[in-house]
Amino acid sequence: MDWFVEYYNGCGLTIKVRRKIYEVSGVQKIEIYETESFGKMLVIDGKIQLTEFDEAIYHEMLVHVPMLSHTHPKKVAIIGGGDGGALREVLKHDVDRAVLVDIDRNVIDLCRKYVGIDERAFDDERVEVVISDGKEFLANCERFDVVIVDSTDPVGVSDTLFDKEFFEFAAKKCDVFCCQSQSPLVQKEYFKILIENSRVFEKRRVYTSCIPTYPLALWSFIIAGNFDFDRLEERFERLRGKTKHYNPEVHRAAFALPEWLKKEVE
Ligand code: SPD
Repeated sequence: MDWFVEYYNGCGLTIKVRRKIYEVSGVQKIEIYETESFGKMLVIDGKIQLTEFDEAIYHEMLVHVPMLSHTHPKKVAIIGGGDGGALREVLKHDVDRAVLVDIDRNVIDLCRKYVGIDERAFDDERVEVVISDGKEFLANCERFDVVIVDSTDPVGVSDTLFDKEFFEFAAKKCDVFCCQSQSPLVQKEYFKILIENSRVFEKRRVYTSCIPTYPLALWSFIIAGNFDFDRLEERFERLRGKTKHYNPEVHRAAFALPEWLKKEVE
């Protein structure tokens, strides 16, 4: 038995692991573990990306908030998200097409083989997988109803998904945009970059959720573009019974920000 530790800004999260299932170093260093209490765990470049224990909270909040804030999302792009968790959630909606764009084929292949949270989403005929840098893809793609960014931290290959040009492309290529925006508590520098660069959208809002295995648990997201929360209950009917965490009350509550965070956002 061993311990995996993710360190950040003078603290760390320690998780007991039973065994390392797989490790490879390619575009990114990918590690997959079987943990003592949190099920399987995906680690990329030393940072926990998901555990089976709490991934549904993250993926449902990342996906259903933008999807239910759009009148009728039919064409969706996911940038990153090679583990397939966000894709699994997108396919719960009545979409015609879901394009998943990840720069690292290993993430997709290894997660399908050893983690399985996609629940066979990659076999769905509505899905297209593109292996590419997300910014390059957005620069040249057709327009989508919803674009969702499920990235790793902005060090290494995800860097380009946080810059201003990326947000400028995104603003032209979708009605509703949503990205994960890191920990506003212990990753303030990353959070500020995203807050600043997302200003290219006329309308944007921050929401939060508690993801226990991410740094200090409080996690943030940015939704931007032409979104509304007017008919959440009605739109939720198509999802009812299919979520573990998300519902319209949780959706609205996620936008209640404490004073310190409101100041950071303004
Ligand atoms: N530091 C962790 C950041 C994780 C955000 N992305 C997770 C990807 C899971 N699909």
